[in-house]
Amino acid sequence: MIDFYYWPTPNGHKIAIALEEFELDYQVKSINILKGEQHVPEFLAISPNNRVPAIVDHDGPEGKAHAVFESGAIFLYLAQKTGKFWPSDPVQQSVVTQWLFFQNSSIGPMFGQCGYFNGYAQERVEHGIERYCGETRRLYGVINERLADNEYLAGNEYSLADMSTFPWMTAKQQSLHDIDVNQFPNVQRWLARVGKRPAVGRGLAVMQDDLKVGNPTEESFEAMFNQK
Ligand SMILES: N[C@@H](CCC(=O)N[C@@H](CS)C(=O)NCC(=O)O)C(=O)O
Repeated sequence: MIDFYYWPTPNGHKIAIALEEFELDYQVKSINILKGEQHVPEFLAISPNNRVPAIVDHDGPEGKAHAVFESGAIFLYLAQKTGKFWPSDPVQQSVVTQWLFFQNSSIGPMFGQCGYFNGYAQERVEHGIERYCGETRRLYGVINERLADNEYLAGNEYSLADMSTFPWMTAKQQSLHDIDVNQFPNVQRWLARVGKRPAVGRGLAVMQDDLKVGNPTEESFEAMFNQK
């Protein structure tokens, strides 16, 4: 059994989708980041950077419990544990990890900051919006180019990279990031293809009703954006 420390945000959704795709048994442990639950010592012992998602695999290596934080590390752990979505060919493995790391190092941070300046910042900061939402549009362009000749990010097979990237590009995220997806037809086709997967639908539905988009309260703003 896997304990899945989660809140329904794009980073959380990635691992909800992965657990569904891998068909692993898991139980959701809600970490309400709007109420500051990511800062409690019990959770920090599992995820020292106070971020969801994280997992504890009670059937880890040598039968011992094993905790993993950082979504990219969770993807690799689950793929290596199950052998699913983990190509045996080293070249293909390398292509999957490149696009997975691209999500973690570019898409997540840039889209996240664009969302902050567009949707949450308490004052309008033009330079922040230009910088991060400009980067977001540029990254849409990179993905659109990649998908011109490839059905999926790592080639013609659905992979960890698609599971990781999809939740950042849903209609809700496009609107937060001010993206007109009609300008990125290859992305549109890919979104439709990935969105049809039953496991993706199930992953996005986990605790869907708790998803809060919009202006956080004073309390949640302190918990998430004013950390010292
Ligand atoms: N690099 C991390 C990012 C995780 C992350 O930023 N999680 C957000 C939710 S989408 C979070 O837990 N925020 C809580 C906070 O900022 O205190 C990953 O990929 O797992």
